[in-house]
Amino acid sequence: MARTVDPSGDASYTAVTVELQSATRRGLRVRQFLLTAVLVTPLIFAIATAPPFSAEARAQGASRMFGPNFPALAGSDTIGPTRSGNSITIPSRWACGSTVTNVIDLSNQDSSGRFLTAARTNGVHRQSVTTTSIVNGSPQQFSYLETKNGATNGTGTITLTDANSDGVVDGVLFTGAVSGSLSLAFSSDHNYVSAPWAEVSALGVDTTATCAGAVPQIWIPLADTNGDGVGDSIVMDLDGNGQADPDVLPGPPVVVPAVPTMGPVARLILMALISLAGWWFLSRRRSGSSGTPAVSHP
Ligand SMILES: [Ca+2]
Ligand SMILES: [Ca+2]
Repeated sequence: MARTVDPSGDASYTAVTVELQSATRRGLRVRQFLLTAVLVTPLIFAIATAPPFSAEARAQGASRMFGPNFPALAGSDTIGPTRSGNSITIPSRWACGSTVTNVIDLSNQDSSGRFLTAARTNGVHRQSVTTTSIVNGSPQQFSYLETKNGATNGTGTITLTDANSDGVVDGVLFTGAVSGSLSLAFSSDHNYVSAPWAEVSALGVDTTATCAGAVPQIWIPLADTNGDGVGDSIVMDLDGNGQADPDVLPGPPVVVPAVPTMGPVARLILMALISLAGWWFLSRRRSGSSGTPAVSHP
């Protein structure tokens, strides 16, 4: 502790001086404590909210991938597509007409082995959708084609749109034989995405007069690909092995990140920095109270 010697030997002067030093140290300790609290609070918050460090963000996103393990929801029914080779089967009680097939064939692999075309045959009609534009590893635009007895019956494009330019898809635009747009609808927990059923009907999709009655709104599960704990993208695991199918393009994000995206490594570095800062302030406090003067008196 700092000692101030009063040359006159006045005891009251010395007492006032010591009191002033004591008050100054108290003020400094309070400031250090507050600074430490401010720095440690986010650390505690980060620890409390961080995912397990042993898991990478992508591993976290392995959950809720669309397929037999995480099927779509349709009222009280579930629709879990399965895959065998290049054929996807979509078991649905609404695919019950004599000419309606629930098998979609994948074809037209790109140089990375990813299938670009999905097609199905319905009686004399052949319908196909082909990815024509890939942005950030996810499809952004498609062409569609329907033939009838081999002749073109309808064609056009489908574009995933980002109206507010935040990097997150918020709608689907159809041009050509089918013209119109869809917005996106989400379950309250953002674990499922759909489109408003009225908009689907307005596009010409018959959701009422199927052989199995009206089709309820269909909700597709969203995987959490950025590790923020919120579903954000449709990712296919059609063979149900717990891994994203590498030959099927993952969907683009359709949900704004809940927090600024930060990988596990960046999160660890941030927490280490905060911890070091907190430790530094605490050690400053300890050294200040163990005899090293934090301030000097004239
Ligand atoms: Ca957007
Ligand atoms: Ca997410």
